Amino acid sequence: MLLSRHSGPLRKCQGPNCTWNTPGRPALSCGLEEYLKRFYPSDAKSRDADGFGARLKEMQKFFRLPVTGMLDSRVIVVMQQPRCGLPDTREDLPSRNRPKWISKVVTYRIISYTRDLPRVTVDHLVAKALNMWSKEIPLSFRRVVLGIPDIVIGFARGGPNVTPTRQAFSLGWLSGLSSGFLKQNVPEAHKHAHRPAAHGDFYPFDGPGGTLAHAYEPGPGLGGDAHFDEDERWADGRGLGINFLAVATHELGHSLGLRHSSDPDSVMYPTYGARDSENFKLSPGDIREIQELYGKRSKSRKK
Ligand SMILES: [Ca+2]
Ligand SMILES: [Zn+2]
Ligand SMILES: [Zn+2]
Repeated sequence: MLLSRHSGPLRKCQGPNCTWNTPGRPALSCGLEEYLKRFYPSDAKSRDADGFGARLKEMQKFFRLPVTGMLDSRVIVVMQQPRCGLPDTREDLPSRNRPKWISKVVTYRIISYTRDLPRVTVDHLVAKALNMWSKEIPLSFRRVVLGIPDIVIGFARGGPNVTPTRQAFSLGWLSGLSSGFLKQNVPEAHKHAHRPAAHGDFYPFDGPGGTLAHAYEPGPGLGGDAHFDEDERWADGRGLGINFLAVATHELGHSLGLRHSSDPDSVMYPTYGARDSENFKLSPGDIREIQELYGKRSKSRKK
């Protein structure tokens, strides 16, 4: 993404195929086009949702803004918020057809850390985030330090320079920084014509601000993995910086099979904001969603 969470000039898109990067056209329109393509990709079902206006309407609907199809200040405010790297569009599959873990015990391994927090803090916050979910459902998590787990968790940088997403895709960076994320083979759907980018998948990070993290729905290979952008300033909820617990709880919600929610109280809301304070908890909607997938944990075992 093109925008930093720090106030500053909007960066101009340098993408080689960017049609908005013409003299007289504000750089913001370009940033918005990239944003819409990335977070509101059109699916086969809605072919007419290819246009800029249609995608913008989809975004406005998702964020409960007036659905005008026109760029306005409310759209810009949303676009400038740091957020999750996953799209906001959702396939309306019934919960029984959505990917989820079948095993009652799901393993995880933390393979790389941020320099912003002590390792024990990261370990503790990841366990706390997982427990937010597991205390509601009949599933538990077990940490492993060796071997291939179900869920790989780690921090990584997008690359040595911050450039717009599309350029990063087309150059296919192989910065050699951290390619340890690939657990097994890359799923067929992710191969396309691109080569893996900086941190071992096809979704490079973008420097400070913009995308904070992303995660994969349950499945083999990259499935369930959660990656955090090491170019953010991560915090334990006190002081400046992005609250790692809030972002980890969100991403691990994806690792369990949840999608983004339009409800600003939901931990699955895609942008990072004031709600993500030290004492946040799952919303009633979050608990309903996760229990729709996995069922309820019996009262006696709930801690
Ligand atoms: Ca970022
Ligand atoms: Zn997300
Ligand atoms: Zn990644």
